[in-house]
Amino acid sequence: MNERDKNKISKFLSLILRHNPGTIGLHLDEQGWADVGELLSKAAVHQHPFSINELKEVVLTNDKQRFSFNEDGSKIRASQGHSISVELNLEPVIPPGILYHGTVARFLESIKASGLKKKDRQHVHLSKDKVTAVTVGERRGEAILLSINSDRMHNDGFLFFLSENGVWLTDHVPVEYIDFKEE
Ligand code: HQG
Repeated sequence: MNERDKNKISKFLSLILRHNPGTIGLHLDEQGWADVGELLSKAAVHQHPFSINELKEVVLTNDKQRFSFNEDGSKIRASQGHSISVELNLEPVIPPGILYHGTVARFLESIKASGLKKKDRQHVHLSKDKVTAVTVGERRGEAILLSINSDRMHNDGFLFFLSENGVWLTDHVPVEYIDFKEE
C-alpha cells in the first residue's frame, strides 16, 4: 500500500474509533474496542473497503501508533484521542518531572485564565519531549511550547496516565503548574 492509501485508512479509523462509530453503525464497547470483522464489513458497506492485511499494515506502520489490536487480534481500538466517552482502563502512573504541551498564541489568554482544558477530548494531551509538543502545536500555526510542572501536580494529587502509544494524559492542568516563559 502507498502512503496516501494508508493515510486515508488511518484518517477513517480515527474518525470511526475516536469520534463517530455511528456513521457506519459500528458498535464500540465501554473500553472503546470494535470487533475487527464488524469493522471490515461495515467499512466496506460505507465505501471504505480494506482488507484485514491492509488494516494490520496501517496499525503496524502508523507514525503515532494510534491504534492497537487486543491480544488475539479480534478487536481494535484507538489508543487515545477520543471525544466519545470510553474507559481505557489506564492505571495512574508517576509522570516525568516536566511534561510539555504545544499550543498557539491565540489560545494563551484563555489558557492563562483557565489552565489547560481537555476541550472536546477525554483528556489534556501532554508529551515528554519538546519536539513532539512543538509538532502538536504546529498543527495550528506557529507553536508555543508550554512546560508543565508535572512533578508538583503529581505531589498535589493530580493523576496522570500514559496511553499505549506514549501520550501523557491528565484531566486538567491548572494555570499555576504552567510555565509560560518560552512564549
Ligand atoms: C488548546 C493529535 C483555550 C490546546 C496531537 C489545543 C495530539 C485551550 C486545543 C492530540 C485551553 C485542543 C491532541 C484553554 C487547551 N483555552 N485553548 N483553556 N486549553 N487549549 O486537538 O493537545 O494526530 O484537542 O492548547 O498530536 O492539540 O490526532 O488537543 O491547541 O497528540 O493522533 O485547545 O491530537 O494527535 O486541541 O492535540 P486538541 P492537542 P492525532
